[in-house]
Amino acid sequence: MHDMNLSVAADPYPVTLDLPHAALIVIDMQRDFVEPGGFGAALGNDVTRLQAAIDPIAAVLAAARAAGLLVIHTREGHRPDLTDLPPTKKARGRLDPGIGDPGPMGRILVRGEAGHEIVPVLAPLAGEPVIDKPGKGAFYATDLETILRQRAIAKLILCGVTTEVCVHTTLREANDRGFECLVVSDGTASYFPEFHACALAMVKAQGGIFGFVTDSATLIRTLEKVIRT
Ligand code: TIU
Repeated sequence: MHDMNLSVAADPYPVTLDLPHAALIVIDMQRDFVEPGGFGAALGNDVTRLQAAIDPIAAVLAAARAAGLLVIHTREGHRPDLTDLPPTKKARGRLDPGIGDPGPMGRILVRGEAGHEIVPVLAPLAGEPVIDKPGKGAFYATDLETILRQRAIAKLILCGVTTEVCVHTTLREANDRGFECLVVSDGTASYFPEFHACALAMVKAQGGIFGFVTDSATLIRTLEKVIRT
C-alpha cells in the first residue's frame, strides 16, 4: 500500500495531506453568482470574472475524485418562504431585484430555483454531500462539521467563490475549528481582482495565519502521484 501522506508545495511552506483525512470543498459555484441575471449581477458585479475559476476547479475536482478524496459542495441560498433570511441581509444593498425576487433564473438565491443550482460542468456526483447554507460561511447553521467529523476529516482543500466572501468566511470558521485549510488560488475568484489578491495574501501571511495557498496545477501534479500508483 502506498503512502497516503502527500506533501503539497504551498505558501508559506509545504503542507502535508493525509488523503483519507482530507476533503475538497467547492464553495457556491452556483449560477446565481457566475451567470448573468443572478444574485452576483443584482449586486452590480461583472460576473464574468468568476468564470475564470471554473476550468481550474473542474480539473481539481477530477483529480480529487480520482484520488478518492471526499468531495463536498456548498450552495448559498434560502428557503422559499425566506424564513431563514435575516431582514438585514434582505435589505442590504437596496437591491431590485433582491433576494427572493423573481429574475431570469428564477427567484434570486432561493433553493430549488435554476439560479441556485451549481453550474453544470461542476455538478455534484451522486453521493457527494451538498451543503445548503443561509450565510456566507459553510459551518454556520449547517451540518458540515458533523459530516467532516464523522469522516475524520482534518484537512480541507478550498475552491469556489468568492475568495473574500464565502471562501474566506468558511476558511475562518474551519480554522477556528482546527481544520487545516489549503486554498487553491486559481480555483477561487472574486468580482474584485484586488480583493482576490488580498484575500489570498491574508491566508498565507504571518506564517499562514489562516492556512496555506497553492495553485491547481501544483495540487493536481501532487494528487497524480497517488492516482498513478
Ligand atoms: N458565495 C459568496 O461569496 N456570496 C457572496 O455574496 N459573494 C459576494 O462576493 N457577494
